[in-house]
Amino acid sequence: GNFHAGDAGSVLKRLDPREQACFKKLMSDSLKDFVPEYRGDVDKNGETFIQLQDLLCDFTSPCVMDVKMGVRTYLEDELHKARRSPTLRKDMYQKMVEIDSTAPTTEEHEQKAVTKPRYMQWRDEMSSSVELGFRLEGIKKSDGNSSKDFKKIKTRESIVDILRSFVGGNENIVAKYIRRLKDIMATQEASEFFTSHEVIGSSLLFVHDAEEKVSVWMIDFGKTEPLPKGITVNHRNQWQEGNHEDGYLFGLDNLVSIFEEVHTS
Ligand code: 4IP
Ligand code: ADP
Ligand code: MN
Repeated sequence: GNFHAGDAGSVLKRLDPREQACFKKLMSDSLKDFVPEYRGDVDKNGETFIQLQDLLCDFTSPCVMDVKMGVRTYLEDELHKARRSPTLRKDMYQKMVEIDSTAPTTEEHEQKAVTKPRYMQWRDEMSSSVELGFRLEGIKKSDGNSSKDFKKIKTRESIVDILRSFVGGNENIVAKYIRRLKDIMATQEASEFFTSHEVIGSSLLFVHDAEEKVSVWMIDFGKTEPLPKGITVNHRNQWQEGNHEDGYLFGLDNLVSIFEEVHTS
């Protein structure tokens, strides 16, 4: 995988130049307190890793949830590349038929392959990404039980149920999550980094434990890119190819409102 143990209190993630550039900028941005601390690079068996603060190390048997933000999970650039030279992905066709054997077109069935943007768009549509601007990727409970079986979770109601179970019905934890999400949102709205980047495929990592220690961080900047010159986004407008909108804050608005529903229902 991409991760290895690092120094005490740190994890190593395989270096991706785009992600490394983001962490370097984030260390002097107002979002610094909402991302893992970047602790430089480490070479190991001929490969380079970035060393990041281990976000779990201050928790006791934490519950962890990864929520992927945004209305799409592929860069505009990936669309352009796929149009210029489409490469066919048999692995993505396989993943597609495992979820819905009727999803591929006749041609795709014959090829037993799909292009990457086709797969990614279909995944975004199948899950809540397109409609709500975020999707549940994975949950690990404190007992070690984990699930990534959320690929078809799409409606508010089903997400409310899953979130309620994630927090074990604890209202204090829900309130702390809402507080933290609002802090993140206010900081993002004013952040130099956030307002100047297309943020694709990035997650919010939710962590709490039985002592009611609660936090949320932004992670995964492998597909976060500086906006082209002259382009600005507000992360809430609808995406149209060329405008680089990612729907991140549209999704965060929805996520806060769904957590508020968990709190009151
Ligand atoms: C995965 O699809 C995720 O979208 C990955 O993003 C993506 O990696 C994979 O593309 C794609 O196959 P499933 O979640 O449906 O399995 P992430 O790692 O952020 O979850 P990229 O490289 O686009 O980030 P490939 O091309 O790596 O297979
Ligand atoms: P990838 O780019 O391989 O998808 P991510 O950055 O999304 O990797 O991380 C994958 C998972 O690893 C997250 O869902 C989270 O559970 C865990 N993780 C990532 N960063 C950290 C961190 N700094 N500390 C602890 N756990 C982390
Ligand atoms: Mn990821």
